[in-house]
Amino acid sequence: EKCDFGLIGLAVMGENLALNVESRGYSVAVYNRTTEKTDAFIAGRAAGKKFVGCHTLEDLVKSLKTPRKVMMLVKAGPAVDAIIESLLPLMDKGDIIIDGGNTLYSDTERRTKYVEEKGLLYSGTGVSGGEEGALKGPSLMPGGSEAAWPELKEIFQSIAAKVGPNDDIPCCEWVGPRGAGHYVKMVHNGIEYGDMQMICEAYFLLKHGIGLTNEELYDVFAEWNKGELQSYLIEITRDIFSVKDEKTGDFLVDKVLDRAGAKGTGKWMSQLALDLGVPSTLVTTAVYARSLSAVKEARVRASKVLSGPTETYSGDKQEFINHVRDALYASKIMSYAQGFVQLQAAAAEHDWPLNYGDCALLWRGGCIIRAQFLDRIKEAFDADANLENLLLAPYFTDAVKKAEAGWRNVVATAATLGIPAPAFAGALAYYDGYRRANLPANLLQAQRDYFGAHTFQRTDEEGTFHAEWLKLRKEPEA
Ligand code: NBP
Repeated sequence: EKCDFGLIGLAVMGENLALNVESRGYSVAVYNRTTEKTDAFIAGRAAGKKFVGCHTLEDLVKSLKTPRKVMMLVKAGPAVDAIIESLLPLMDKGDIIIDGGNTLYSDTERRTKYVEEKGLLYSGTGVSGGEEGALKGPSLMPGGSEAAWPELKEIFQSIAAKVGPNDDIPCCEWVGPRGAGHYVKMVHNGIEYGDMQMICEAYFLLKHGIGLTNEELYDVFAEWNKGELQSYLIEITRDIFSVKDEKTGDFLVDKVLDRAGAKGTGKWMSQLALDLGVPSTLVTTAVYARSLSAVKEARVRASKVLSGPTETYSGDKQEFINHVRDALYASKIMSYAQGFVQLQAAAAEHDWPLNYGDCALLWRGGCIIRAQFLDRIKEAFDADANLENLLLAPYFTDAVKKAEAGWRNVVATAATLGIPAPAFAGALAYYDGYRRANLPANLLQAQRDYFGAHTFQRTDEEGTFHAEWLKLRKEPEA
């Protein structure tokens, strides 16, 4: 009896995803480069289940039903190319190779074309939700060869997280051709960066602005999790404020070093936004905030030299807490608006017919950014598939309007108190820029034309113009 599904790479993600697939009634053949891991898995977590352990890729391919479905969950990069090269001669026309890793979308664009040229099908599938998601129900963002989707749909939708009133809507839909699935996964990760940074700013303002204790922070986040901010990240943040260090009995969060790392998907999104010329300022701010956190020793030295205010907020505490909530919600809306604008620009550039409502739905469960708020985004794109910016959907226009006063107070207060809130402030700057019919770029174009004859366009006439600014200017006083 041949297996329904093949999996390569038995690290945390691969093992858990394989167990998930098997738990839905499928038989799974598994292979790992280091053979001992395969044997340990088969003897351990896979014991008594419908698994076949394979020591070679030949064995793996031979043990699968056709069309074969082989999913790689290995370290992104050259390992994926190497495995594809090994698989190609072993597989037949119509067989499917899937990459479930955090691959840069352009690699998936290239690999899809390459594998299709060889007569096989390829799917770059974003997998989100970490190890627990992989085991119990991830968010899956499949892209690649369209002909692969009907073959993958049943297994993928059965293992994916489920949402909706009856918990029956899978967080897995076909995303689009070639690298589209991995691009959507990358934007998801970038949005995750923004969400986390904004929550951290809220925490810092509440801690240093009005001196909330961890117990009080717990209550604030518990309260926020009942409203429009309800989400996995708010929930785990709440939990964190309750955890005591087993060694010292103090709050563990206060023992954690304030130096953050990154694996690179946020940076990719930011770099690609620059390439596309779209302002995804929040993911960029979040990446830079991590960079600044990373120079801990330099910050400790600077803290002894550089001046800044030391006072705390003198207004009403509860009112300030509400304002911080408003700032968080409004900034979050800006971040998602930017993410979808970037997706739209990428879709136009790469000719991917993306369904943005579905993208929001895929993130509704299973993954780190899962939140109720994504239902509103889905509704906005269902109502208008070509919505040019989320901010223009009536629900969000109105939500921002309600949050605006508090948000402005928080950004102003952060500046006055000297508490860094780059995402809140940057989000507000984006909002104020986007909502203005006029920006100071008229002066910018004048400067460019003055020093470099870069020409300019006029508000009152069609065409391209250049002025002799130097000749026309008022003579400066000597
Ligand atoms: P890793 O990213 O740590 O990769 C380890 C696996 O890759 C092992 O099975 C290893 O085999 C295999 N491998 C390597 Br490394 N080089 C190989 C090669 N040249 N040929 C064959 N196999 C090779 O595993 P992970 O953390 O489970 O993540 C898997 C993928 O899923 C990654 O792309 C990751 O970015 C992505 N992802 C991870 C998470 C998460 O929460 N960890 C979430 C979402 C997505 P070996 O045992 O022989 O060394």
